[in-house]
Amino acid sequence: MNRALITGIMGQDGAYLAKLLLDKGYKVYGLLARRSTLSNWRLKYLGIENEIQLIEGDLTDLASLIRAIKTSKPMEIYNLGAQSFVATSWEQPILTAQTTGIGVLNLLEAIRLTDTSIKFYQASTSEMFGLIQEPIQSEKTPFHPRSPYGVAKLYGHWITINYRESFNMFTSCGILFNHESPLRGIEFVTRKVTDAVARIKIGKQKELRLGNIDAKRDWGFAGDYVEVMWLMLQQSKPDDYVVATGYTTTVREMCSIAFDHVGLDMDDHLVIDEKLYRPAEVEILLGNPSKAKEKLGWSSKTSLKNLITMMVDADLERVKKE
Ligand code: NAP
Ligand code: F7E
Repeated sequence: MNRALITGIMGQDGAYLAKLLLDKGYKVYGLLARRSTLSNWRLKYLGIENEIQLIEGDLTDLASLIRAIKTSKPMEIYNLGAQSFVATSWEQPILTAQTTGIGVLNLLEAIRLTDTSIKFYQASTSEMFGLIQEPIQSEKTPFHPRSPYGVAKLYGHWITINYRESFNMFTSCGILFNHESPLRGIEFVTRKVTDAVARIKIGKQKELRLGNIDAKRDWGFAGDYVEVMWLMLQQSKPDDYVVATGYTTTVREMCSIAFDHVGLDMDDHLVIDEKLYRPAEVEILLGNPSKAKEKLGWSSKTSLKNLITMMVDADLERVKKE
């Protein structure tokens, strides 16, 4: 039986990936970072909370990672754990560096000290492109991160490549562009919008406050994107891939899809709050997923309209039950 260890299993991608691997017959272990309250709502949403073996550990604690590997004996490790909210990375830059950057090194060292045959997936990000150096970003586009998060991820990206080149380890990076779902954290803009639209529709909220709505993102569905993580570890050789839809949309347009879906006028509810602007913004991202299509046979299946309406419908259900 295949065995996989997932860090960040309680997050959006961790939950979808765990479901995908369970459906493929894997035994799935998840690294559980200690928190004051256990939040397994995503695993419950997918009905898999009793099928995962959780092992306590933290990306900043090398000994706990070694123990987790010794306990789970995985063939594949997916490193999805991170402080992943860009805005918070200016408030907690050192924590972000330790978790999102050095955490990757800790995990690679844990593999190097235990079993170098383990295949490793690193969750790299389009945030590394930041101040874009080419209008459409591919694996060959130079990086220019714009946040402490982007800088930390860039370290994680290069150290993953370095361990591949130095120790012949099977380590691959997925440079994933924004991906969303009904399991997205409420702090990210799509879910903040769909939750607010549901509350406004039901009469529990009046306004929605947003920052820079001119920013453009290449948004896909997380359920589609976790498949590519698995595909990357099934190849004969490790490599790095851009994962994107190839379309970009403003926050404003994304927001209007959500309001239109429930028959409300966005202009009656949207308030621009400059306090939500970031110290340095990533104005536009647009990925070229040709390599993933050609080499992995993968492409994004869900349109932004279908994604946002799916999220609004899920939030309407949730808000009604509150
Ligand atoms: P997410 O929902 O924020 O999940 C990240 C998980 O990491 C959370 O469950 C978090 O636990 C855990 N974590 C935080 N600090 C940790 C630590 N010190 N040790 C172990 N686990 C820790 O993020 P996501 O959207 O699923 O994204 C998954 C990964 O892909 C992340 O690395 C993210 O940076 C990267 N990524 C995401 C996107 C995207 O658009 N979603 C795009 C590119 C790359 P707590 O919740 O308990 O803190
Ligand atoms: O912001 C703008 C904001 O926080 C998107 C993470 O998963 O994807 C994500 O990072 C845009 C930005 O995602 C609000 O300024 C306007 O331009 O949803 P977000 P992100 O920063 O793109 C990448 C690929 C990752 O790797 C990250 O882990 O929306 N925006 N008004 C706002 N954003 C938020 N959160 N809240 C607002 O009120």
